[in-house]
Amino acid sequence: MLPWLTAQLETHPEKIGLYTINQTWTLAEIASEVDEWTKRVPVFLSENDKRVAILSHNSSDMYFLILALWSLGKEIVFLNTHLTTQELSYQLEDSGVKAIFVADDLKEKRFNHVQLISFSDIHCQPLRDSISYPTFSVDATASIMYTSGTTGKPKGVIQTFRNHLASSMGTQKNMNITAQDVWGCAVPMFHISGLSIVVRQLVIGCGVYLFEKFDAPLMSRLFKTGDITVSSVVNVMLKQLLQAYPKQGYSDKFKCLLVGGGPVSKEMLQDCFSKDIPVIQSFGMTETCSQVVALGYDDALQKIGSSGLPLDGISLVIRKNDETCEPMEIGEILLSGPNISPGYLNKSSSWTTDGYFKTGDLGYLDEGGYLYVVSRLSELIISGGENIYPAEVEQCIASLSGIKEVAVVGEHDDTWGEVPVAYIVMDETIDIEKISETCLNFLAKYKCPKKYYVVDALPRTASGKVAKRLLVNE
Ligand code: S0N
Ligand code: AMP
Ligand code: MG
Ligand code: MG
Repeated sequence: MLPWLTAQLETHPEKIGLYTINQTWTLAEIASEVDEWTKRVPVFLSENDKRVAILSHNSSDMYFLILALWSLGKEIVFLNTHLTTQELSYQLEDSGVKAIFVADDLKEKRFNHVQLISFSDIHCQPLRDSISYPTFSVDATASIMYTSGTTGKPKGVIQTFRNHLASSMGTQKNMNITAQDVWGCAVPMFHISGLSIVVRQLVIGCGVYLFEKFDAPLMSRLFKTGDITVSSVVNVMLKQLLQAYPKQGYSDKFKCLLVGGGPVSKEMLQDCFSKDIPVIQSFGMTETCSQVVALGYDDALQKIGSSGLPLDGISLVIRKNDETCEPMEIGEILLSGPNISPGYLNKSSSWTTDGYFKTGDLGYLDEGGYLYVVSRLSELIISGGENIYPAEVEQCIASLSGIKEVAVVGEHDDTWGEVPVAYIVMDETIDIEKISETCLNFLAKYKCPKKYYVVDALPRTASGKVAKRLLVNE
């Protein structure tokens, strides 16, 4: 079995490790479930299936399956449930996966040349007598998560067990997490925001309170009772939690909210301070295996707007034209350290020759070394914590006949922070209905433009590039 799980089992077998709204599992019960899953799963896999995929919402089944697959030495490709069949097919093909485990409500999906195994198929399978576990290597790939690139084609980010371990240890130190903490997990386990919570449990020993679906009033109640002491949220979730803030406040046991996945407005942070909610604002990416820069409680008020200091073991530099920037000078954020992914699947390295990962984000460090993220080099749009690369949406729309030009940009949205909108130059052979229908067919719903503006021409810079800045309505 996964040695990290065995170590937790030996330390505190009777401690509750996993909570859902209806059920709890002690470490001994978790280990017994995982043992059963490892005896049911192999029948579906061949020796060659070193890499398999999971397509599921958060559930205890998904949690046990992750631990079982890791125990069996498998690399897991985590698929985003919002994606369309076409988007998922690309990721399955790129990762060479031949077997995919799917939650029962998604089992109607069909992919060419890929075996679909539903969670109920696994439950129905008789237990094998015994199973021999492969030797665990901390440098093995644990997970692969796709993140879109500027060209529009998503890239598989390789995350090793060592990346996960380093990330957990940095978090433990920065946030002072102990085995007594219970981490609320309503962010999806198919994102690193959620999966990192499972790893923190394995490394630090804290409990995980798993939500199948984010529910702000329920989560607030559990903060009030002290059943959850820490949780990870993106800005849209924080906004809902602030609205659901209970009159009596949170329990004394409540430690903090880790906010990540994108910028958070100063107003929202001020609202947290006025309600006495401890928040840790952080900067992190799929490639950095969750937060790598974070602002501690003590600095929160003086450094409002900053993402904080690099976590233990992380080196951060700001560079412009290959030169290191002075304090307060804006450049690209570069990172190195044991949390950082070794690379993308099937891609030659995009890291610098001196070992730094180029984030594509612009920022500066103040005199004290605190990071301020300013903007992005790419045109990435973040809607409710989900990333949208305009190129992907533009390519989808431009593929239709009758489209002359298209530009997709982010527009402020009260609910999601930002949403994509499209500016289109088109002839009379096509209409918006057809464009919208095509987007919905091929792209995840959160990527589909919320508004379409038909224009005579797109604004251009002197060099002829589309001047997207002129299209953005703040
Ligand atoms: C905000 C969430 C929970 C909303 O989902 P919800 O309420 O469950 O909606 P659904 O029932 O699924 O759908 C209802 C309708 O809403 C649309 N929709 C859903 N999500 C979005 C969205 N994001 N944008 C736009 N529309 C959305 C659906 O399409 C549906 O539409 P209709 O009704 O018309 O059919 C959900 O979006 C969510 O879970 N968001 C968070 C995702 C996330 O975790 N992102 C972070 C990714 N980044 C990282 O993991 C790196 C940073 C990191 O590690 C981190 C991040 C945060 C906190 C901590 C860390 C850390 O460092 O540990
Ligand atoms: P992902 O790989 O999906 O987690 O997205 C990572 C991207 O989210 C980063 O490259 C940033 O553009 C953005 N991001 C994450 N944290 C912050 C933050 N604190 N402030 C601004 N942008 C952020
Ligand atoms: Mg990314
Ligand atoms: Mg959802």
